[in-house]
Amino acid sequence: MLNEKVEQKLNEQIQKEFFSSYLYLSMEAYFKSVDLDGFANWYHIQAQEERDHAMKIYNYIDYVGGRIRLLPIQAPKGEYKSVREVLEDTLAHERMVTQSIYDIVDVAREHKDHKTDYFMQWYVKEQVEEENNSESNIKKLKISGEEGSGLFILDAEMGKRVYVPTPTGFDDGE
Ligand code: OFO
Repeated sequence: MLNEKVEQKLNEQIQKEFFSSYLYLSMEAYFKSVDLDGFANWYHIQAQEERDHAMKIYNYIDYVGGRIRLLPIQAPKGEYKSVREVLEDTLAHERMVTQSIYDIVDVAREHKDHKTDYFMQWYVKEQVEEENNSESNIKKLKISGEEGSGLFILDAEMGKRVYVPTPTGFDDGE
């Protein structure tokens, strides 16, 4: 079973992860609209990963006898003025998600819910990678420049990203 407060925080996190997926699909759509297909690919994969993050919590709640409750997903921002704006929004979003993950760990510890604390450590680690990727993309854009051949080369690199599904069980040995 799950503590009621922990269950509520986990259900809210499912919503945030699906919102992340929706947000990154919106960013993908922007890149498609300006013919940066490599960036579009990178964000498409990011959106797929976010769905995996949501499903991992979804499965966990059920596995430990809680009740999954899906919450509304708001519309994401749909317009961007530049590549830089998208990349900076991404970093800001991931930092917000990190805080949300830390908040769940705090609530789990407050209620002596060691299993959820243990489960959430996967997300603590994942967020280090998420923030690192977002920061790295901003640095690469500074090097490449926001137009011309530099951006063309960076777009090609972003196009090489390949989707690797995230295991969505309780403890997949990662
Ligand atoms: Fe789910 O890691 Fe990004 O938001």
